[in-house]
Amino acid sequence: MTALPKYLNNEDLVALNKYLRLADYIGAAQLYLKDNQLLEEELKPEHIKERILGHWGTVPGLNFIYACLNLVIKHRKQETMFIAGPGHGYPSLLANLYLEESLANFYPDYRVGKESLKRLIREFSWPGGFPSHSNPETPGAIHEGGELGYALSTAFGAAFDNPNLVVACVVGDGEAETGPTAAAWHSTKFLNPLTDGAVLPILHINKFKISGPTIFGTMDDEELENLFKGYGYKPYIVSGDILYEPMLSALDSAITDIKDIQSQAISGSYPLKPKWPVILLRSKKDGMGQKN
Ligand SMILES: Cc1ncc(C[n+]2csc(CCOP(=O)(O)OP(=O)(O)O)c2C)c(N)n1
Repeated sequence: MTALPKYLNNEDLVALNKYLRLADYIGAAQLYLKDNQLLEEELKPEHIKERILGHWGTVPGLNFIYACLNLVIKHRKQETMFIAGPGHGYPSLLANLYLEESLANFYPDYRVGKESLKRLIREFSWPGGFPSHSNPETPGAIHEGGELGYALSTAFGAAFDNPNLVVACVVGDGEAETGPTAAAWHSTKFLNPLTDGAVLPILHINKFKISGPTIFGTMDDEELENLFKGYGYKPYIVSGDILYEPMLSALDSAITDIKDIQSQAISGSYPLKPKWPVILLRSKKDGMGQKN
């Protein structure tokens, strides 16, 4: 089993697991429930929204990445921006922004509490509530959901001339099939480790784009490694039934790699072609193998 970063322990994993169960619940509830949002009574058909306008499949993966990343950057005190290519996974982003109260900083009505949680769930993708996709009214968003393909180039745009920033960018394996994303992998070639920040791409290989298979989902580890090495990256493949330790460890190593490249540049030994890390995360589309 992969070792946890030394600043984390089993209690952190238990807390992470609880947090994910809650975030996943809030994500699913936004999609499906217009009433009885906290399951205070027996669930009945009239509690279910007539029409789902949103995507469940990407939600557990986004929650998982968001929560793991938060743990690592908090301990490492790393200034970080999170960009989600799957902006159609907005129930996940809203769940996390709600739970950490970033949402309440801008929308005081959404301070964590029973009534605000019911409202968040009921009004998702509903007139007057938050829309179905990530959008400009989302706290901290510089990238909208909707048209797939531009998350990675937006992430590099944020990192250029911003030397202290790491931009963690989730790219769906479906999104990765778009022309704009295929080209954007190469942006590291213009990244200066002395004057720019860094982008940490996290390719989320859940094997499907809506219901269709993805190209990256058909590739084995060796093919993925060779492809991303060819692009100039140092790939970390995260896979298995329980992904907590491998993901936390990959995120920690990736931040270390970024810091190493940048300190080499500061000390004058500028690597001609630094190998920036990329995380290739294999997951199941409907869940992340949480422990009970
Ligand atoms: C350019 C573009 N084409 C098609 C769509 C429709 N669409 C919305 S989500 C989605 C699947 C995305 O799959 P992936 O990037 O793998 O993300 P996942 O939901 O699987 O995490 C598609 C095709 C879109 N939003 N943008």
